[in-house]
Amino acid sequence: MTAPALQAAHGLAGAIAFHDSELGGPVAHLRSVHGTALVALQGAQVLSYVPSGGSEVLWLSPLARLGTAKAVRGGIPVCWPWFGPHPNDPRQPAHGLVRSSRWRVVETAVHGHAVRVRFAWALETKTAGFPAGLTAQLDVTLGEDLALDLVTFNGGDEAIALTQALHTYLKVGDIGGVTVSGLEGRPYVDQLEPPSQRRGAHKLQTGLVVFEGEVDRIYATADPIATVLDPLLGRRIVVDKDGSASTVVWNPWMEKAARLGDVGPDGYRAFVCIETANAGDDVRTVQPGTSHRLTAMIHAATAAPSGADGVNPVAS
Ligand code: TA6
Repeated sequence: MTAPALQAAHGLAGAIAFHDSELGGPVAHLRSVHGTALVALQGAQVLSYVPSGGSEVLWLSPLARLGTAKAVRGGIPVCWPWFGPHPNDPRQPAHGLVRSSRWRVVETAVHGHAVRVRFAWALETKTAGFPAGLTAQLDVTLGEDLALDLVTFNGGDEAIALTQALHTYLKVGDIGGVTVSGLEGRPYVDQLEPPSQRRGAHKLQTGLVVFEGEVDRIYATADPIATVLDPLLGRRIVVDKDGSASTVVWNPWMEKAARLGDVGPDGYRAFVCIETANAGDDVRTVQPGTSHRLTAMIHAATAAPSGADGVNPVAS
C-alpha cells in the first residue's frame, strides 16, 4: 500500500500519520505526549525515538536508505526467524528474512496517552527450513517507554527452532566513555573468537562493560535490565525485556565499521547495540499452533555526570 492509502486506512489524527520518507519509502510517524517515533514499513524497522523533553535515543546511519535490498543500518532492525548466520544454510542472508521485506500494517490504536502500530509478516512458502504459515507480528507502542512486542506464531505443521533479536542501535555521545551495567558476572559467548575456538558462553563479565575495541557478545541472562550510561550526553538508557534469556552487546569499532561500509565516517563512535534476543543457547522451540513473545522496552533518562551517581566505569 502506498503512503496515501496507508494514511487513509490507518491514519489517526494527531497520533499516527503515514507518509513517504526522504529515505525512500513509506513510514509511520507516531506522536503522543510521551514523544515521537518513526517506523519504516520496510522491516517494520523503528528508525527514530525521541521522548518528550529528551533527544534522539536511536542511532541511524547517515547513509541509511530505504528501498534497497540491504537492511537499513541503525534504528531497531528485526532479526527473525534466525539471529546471525543461518544455522545450516550459508546461502541464506544474515539475521533472517524480514529486515528488507515490506511488512503489512494490521491496525493502529490509541490507548490513553499511548500510541500503537501493529505490523505483520507471513511466510507464504517453506523457506530456509521454516514452514509456510509461520508469522511474525510486531507491536510498536509509544508510551512512557518505547515498547516492541514481537510475537511469533507457528501456523505451520512442524516445530521450529527460533532465534531472533530486536537489534537496537542506541545513540551515544562517544563509545569510548560509555559503560553498560546489568551484565556483571554473566557468562557470554565472545563472537570475536574464531568459530573453531568457541565453546559457548564460557567467559564471564567482570564489572561494567566498557568499549576499547570491537565488542560482540551474547550474554546469557534473563535479568531483564541492561543500562547504558552515557556521561557525554548525560543520560542513561535502560533496556528492559521479557521472553528473552540472552542480550547481545555489539560495537564494530573502527576496522569492522570500515568493512561494513554503511556506518559512515566515525559512525561507530556514536552507537552501541543492546539487542533483546533469543540467541546463542537461548533457542526457543515453537510448536505448531503455539507462539512466543519477545518484548523490549526502552527508556531514556537524564543521568548525573559519571561518578556523581556512584557509577565509576571499571574495566572488564
Ligand atoms: O548483533 C551483532 C551482529 O551479529 C554482529 O556480528 C554484526 O554482524 C551485526 O550483528 C550486524 O549485522 P548486519 O547483518 O546488520 O551487518
